[in-house]
Amino acid sequence: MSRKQSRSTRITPEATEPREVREVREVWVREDGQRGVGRRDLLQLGLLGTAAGALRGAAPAPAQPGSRRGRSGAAAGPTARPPISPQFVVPPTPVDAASAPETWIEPWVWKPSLWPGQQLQLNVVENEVPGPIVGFGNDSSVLFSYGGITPGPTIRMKGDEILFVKLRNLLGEDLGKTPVGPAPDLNELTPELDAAIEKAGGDPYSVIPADVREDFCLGEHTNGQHSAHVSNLHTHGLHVRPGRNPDGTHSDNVILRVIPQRDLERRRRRAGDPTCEWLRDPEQTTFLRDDEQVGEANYEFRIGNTPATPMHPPGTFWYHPHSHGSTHNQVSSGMAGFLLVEGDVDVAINRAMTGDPDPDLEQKHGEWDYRERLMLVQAVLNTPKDPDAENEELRSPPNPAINGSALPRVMTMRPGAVERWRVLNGSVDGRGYRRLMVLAGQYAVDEDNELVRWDAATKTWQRRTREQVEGDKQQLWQLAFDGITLMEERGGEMRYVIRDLARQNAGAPFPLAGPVPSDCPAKWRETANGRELCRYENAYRNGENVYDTYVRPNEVYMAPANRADVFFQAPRDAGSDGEVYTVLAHKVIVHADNPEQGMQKNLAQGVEAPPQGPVQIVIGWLAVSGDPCPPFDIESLTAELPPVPDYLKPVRDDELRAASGSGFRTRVIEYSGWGSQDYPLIEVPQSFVDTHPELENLRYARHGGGWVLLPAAIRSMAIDGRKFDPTDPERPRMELDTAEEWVLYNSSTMLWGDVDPEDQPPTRFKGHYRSHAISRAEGQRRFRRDTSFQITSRAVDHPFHIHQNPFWVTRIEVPDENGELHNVLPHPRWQDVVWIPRNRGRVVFRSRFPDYVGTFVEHCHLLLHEDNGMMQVLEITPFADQANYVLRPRVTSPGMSAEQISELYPRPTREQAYRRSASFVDPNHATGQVYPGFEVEPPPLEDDE
Ligand SMILES: [Cu+2]
Repeated sequence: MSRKQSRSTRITPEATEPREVREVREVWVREDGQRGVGRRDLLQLGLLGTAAGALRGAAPAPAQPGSRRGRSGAAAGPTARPPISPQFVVPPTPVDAASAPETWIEPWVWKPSLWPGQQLQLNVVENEVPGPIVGFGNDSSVLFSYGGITPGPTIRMKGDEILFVKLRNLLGEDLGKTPVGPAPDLNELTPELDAAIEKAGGDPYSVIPADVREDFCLGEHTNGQHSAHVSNLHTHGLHVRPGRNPDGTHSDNVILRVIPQRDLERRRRRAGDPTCEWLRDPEQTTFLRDDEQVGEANYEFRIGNTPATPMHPPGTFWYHPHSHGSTHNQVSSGMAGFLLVEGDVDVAINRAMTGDPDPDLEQKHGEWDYRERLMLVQAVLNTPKDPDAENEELRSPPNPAINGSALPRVMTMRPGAVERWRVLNGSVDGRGYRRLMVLAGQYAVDEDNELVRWDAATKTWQRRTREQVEGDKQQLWQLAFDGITLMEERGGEMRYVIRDLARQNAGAPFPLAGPVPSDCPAKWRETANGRELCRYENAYRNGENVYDTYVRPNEVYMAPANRADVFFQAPRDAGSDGEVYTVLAHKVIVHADNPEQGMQKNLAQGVEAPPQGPVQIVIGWLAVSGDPCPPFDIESLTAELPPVPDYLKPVRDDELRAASGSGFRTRVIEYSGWGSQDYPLIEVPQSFVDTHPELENLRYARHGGGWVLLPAAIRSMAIDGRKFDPTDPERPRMELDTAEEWVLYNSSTMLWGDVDPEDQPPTRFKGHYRSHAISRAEGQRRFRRDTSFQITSRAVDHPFHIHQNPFWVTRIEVPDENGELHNVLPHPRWQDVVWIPRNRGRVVFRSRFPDYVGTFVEHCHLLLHEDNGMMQVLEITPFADQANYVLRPRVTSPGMSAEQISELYPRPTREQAYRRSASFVDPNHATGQVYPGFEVEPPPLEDDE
């Protein structure tokens, strides 16, 4: 145990692991390229401290005595094939369509209209022994939740109601410690530093001179994961006042920190503590910062009744905590619930389907057994942490969860029955992208994360290929995205529409499923991994392939935090025995560069199977049987839908024109940065070392006769090069009651380099490589010639989310292998979360800023990124002279090419993206920093011709 930490020190669990476990983790993560392994998994695998080298070179985990895979009898070794017959962690039960009972569950419902003036009580608790739908099937869970249940209660309110909430924080004191200001990532130190720490008794901060403070006293909007017990409440997607209401109650106030009572007590007891320095500030007259409140807070969400929105638009929204530093930990451990605003769209649909404008939507009604179902889908791969819990880890759901249930449940439908599903992608980490679809047959996920289907004839589960899955897809109709009803121009005016997703890119080939491309090297064709890599490369070959990869019929592509409202009609041809269908949240392997890197490593090492990728989630099984309902044409509901209110009509060019008439209001926002593992090797210039000796071991460390830059503890993710500060003076400021066109760029970009140990510079340390900002095509060409030239830094698609106002998205542009941009958004639509494609991908949208002045935020909805500072404060100001939009002579139009848009909104070059991702400013006034403090340049790549 080289890094034994006291239980009260907040350091990532990785840092407290024995060295050999860290090595296993690193090897696993890097070589698999996809699937992180938690300490808990290692315990389950029986690897803790015993089998450090066992995973080396293996893509699927090798057999270990006592491990799940060991019991299943799979072969071990670096080139192990997946087992022929599927094995399951929990064997699924075949569903008999004719007799299966309904087992679907949903959270209880709170309607403000039934409790006039009453507060919904949301108590934040930590459970030792959760109840039946709490534990995600994990019988010893420790979870944060609202009142012991996850998801929290479903709120159904009308568009002009007030939602009263009392939030109580019943958690114990914050025991953690957090480095503020400059500090290195403790998992990414040089061997020399590791040795020094071990020699010093294992306390890293006795060697690293970081400013470490105790969480109970932070009182700061510090960037990084900290203060797991501080909470608050965010209404995601609501057009509602940010901050406080005029009477002092809270509205959508994410700057508020509701601290536990015990934190306040500790501040009183330890007022003289040097780590609690701010208490001694003469201007500090209480034990609380201005943004803090103790134990509880009263919220009043008053929607509608504004000039722009007399009635709030109806839709599927949600609520979750948003306290900077603990957002990931709390949301991913199950603190989330649906917040549904019901309005004219729902009345029209309910009346058409049931004859009743306001039926109980948890029951079946009318000729088509019409009902709604809510599906909160969550799979957590970054374990939530709580310094108060054993191992500092919350027992998060190890399995995917659907409405809190670890196992898929059964929904019963009659043939021809029609249902509306409100689906929330509650996965909030980097592997949380999903493709929502319904498949014929009963599908399950085996232990290798492969899809299998029940074959009634042989009574066995059979593997399904990607082609077979495409062929099993059932027709879906989409009503809304991110809560807002889809719309398009018809007969000269905007009309709400219900879209038949069977027509979405119908008949297009699927590059990831088709035949192996003809240029696939013969040697690669020999293994599943090699064939998969060829298909993956082919997906980015040109604009057509990119489009056909991302836009598929009968599915909805969902980033973390996106919602989709879809209709499903059970097929009317189910025989007397009935038929089973599966609602699936299919994994997405094109959301990050991890899969490609994993396949490259497997290929280089002769591993046959491709990496497993993000988990597949079976949402539920549909048992369809009984007397058929009458025929029904779902698209005919379009005629029933009400008119589109002005607030939701697309933003016109003339709304963007500045009052002076001198141009259009525009803005560019740039996301950038890498995870600490993906940080490239950057050699530190001697001049910086000479002038900043105080930063040794904080920013840079001695290694191999040179100096290397240490990846920062808070990762390098940033927006416009800056990390979050609620008072950031450079915040975007929009003028009240205007509109702007925004362009988002994602400068998180892949890097390539030589990973051959022989060829490394003397300063090379651990997994950090001298890395080059080159195109995917150039990198792939070099990899084909020499497999030690690989992706060394992986980028990810960041899901951009803005509070308070939705935006009208006109383009989502994905770069092909040469970096050329291609739009993959078939129809413009309103969203409140949009993924910005990595590698300098681009999004174009327009947004209005009516009704509310004040500050609010936009941020990455990979909540670890947000906690690490990938969040930006924004302001809507009533004063025209304070707005800081950029005037441009022109704005985008539907016919423009990607190149024309780049002329209007210059796109970062690869070199600029490298520099941006390698650096950030943390503008917090107390603990700010400029990282790294010198200009970084991508190293030149030697010409190999
Ligand atoms: Cu992100």
